Amino acid sequence: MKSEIENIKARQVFDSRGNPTVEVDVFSKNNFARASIPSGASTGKHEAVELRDGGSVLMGKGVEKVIGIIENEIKSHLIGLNVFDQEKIDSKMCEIDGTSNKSLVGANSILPISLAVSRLAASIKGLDLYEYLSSYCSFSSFNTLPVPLMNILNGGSHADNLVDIQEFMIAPIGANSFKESLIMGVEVFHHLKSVLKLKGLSTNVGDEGGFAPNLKTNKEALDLILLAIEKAGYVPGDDILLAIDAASSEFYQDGNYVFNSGEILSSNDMINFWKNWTKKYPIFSIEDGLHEDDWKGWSSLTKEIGDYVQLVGDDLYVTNIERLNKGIKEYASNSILIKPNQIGSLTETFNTMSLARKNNFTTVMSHRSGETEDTFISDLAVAFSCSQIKTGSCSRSDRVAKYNQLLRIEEKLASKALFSGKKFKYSK
Ligand code: 2PG
Ligand code: MG
Repeated sequence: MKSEIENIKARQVFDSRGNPTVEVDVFSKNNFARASIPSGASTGKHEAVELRDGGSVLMGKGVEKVIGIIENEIKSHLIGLNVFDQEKIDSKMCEIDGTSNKSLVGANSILPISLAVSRLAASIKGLDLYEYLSSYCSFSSFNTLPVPLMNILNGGSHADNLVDIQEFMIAPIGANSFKESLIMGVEVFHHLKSVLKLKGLSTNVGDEGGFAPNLKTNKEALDLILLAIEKAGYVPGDDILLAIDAASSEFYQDGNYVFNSGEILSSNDMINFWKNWTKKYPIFSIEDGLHEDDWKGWSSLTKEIGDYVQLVGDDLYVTNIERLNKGIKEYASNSILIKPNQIGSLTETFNTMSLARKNNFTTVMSHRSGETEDTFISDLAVAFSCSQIKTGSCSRSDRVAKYNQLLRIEEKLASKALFSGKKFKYSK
């Protein structure tokens, strides 16, 4: 099948934090498709470069330069290419950039085009996006819905509180379907609100739609969530598990992990910290429990608890196949977080997911803390049978839109849909 790119139009739009981001429309003869991209706050230092305008307008965060790059430096090279040739289009854009981290044209100029092209291809073929994307996945059929990791309590750089740990997530694994698991998560979210209110704590939400109360300790967050799970009528550790994203590079200083309480932990202390938490609480998954370059620490942590805890590399791998390769060789973790904007093109994201799966790593699809209404990652998660997706809490449309899209996909798959929740369990 052939259908040529006839035009590309880029514009500056705004994300969920009010920061500028890039939206692109790609046109073929009778069709067009649109994509917009997210942006992180706790960005890993090895991520592909996101170009910003600098200067005083929009606090320097404008993306008008990127719009200019797309219009003047990229577009003419892509006109006439076949929208079904995703790999060729993506490598052409990487070639135009020519750097190892997309610092010349910016990952934020390449990714929105890459995403919009695949969406256009799907619509020309008359396929749902997840169905079309699954043709790039060699290892699975596209009928598995991911377990939602719902970030119901926000801290770190996503909230204005003193909680060091960035994300406290619930994973409703006891459900029989995605729909059921989302309902369970939403119920716990509402019960958590009541629990917080009763204790006189704030029920304002952070960047990802989870509550962001000012707590005295990190542990308090876990206790409040366990209480909310019980109040909702579920059994922690059985129906619902806990998952953490520590985003620990954010509180790493000169070789140590420095907590808001003043406590200073070495890499070894931090490993013991996680060992303790996973013994005491039904935590089945820890993301970025250690700093993005603490490879030695990651390997020790995986050796110690990797048999029974999912250890997810986010800033560690930045969806980059070379860093993942190193992680596989060094047995640095057993899971990878997948964020297309960390690497900057769809083809590279496919390749990283494929390598992860080949090596029995679990793949966790992820949003960014600054999101748009685009639900691309929901389709991508199903197409590549990611066992989990984290896309925030169950408030704020930029978060819920992704969960809602998964509801639609599950409905469409009907009796073919599989839900993998029961595969996960808590053991210590
Ligand atoms: C993370 C993400 C998303 P950010 O650390 O996993 O939750 O946050 O987009 O700010 O990097
Ligand atoms: Mg993270």
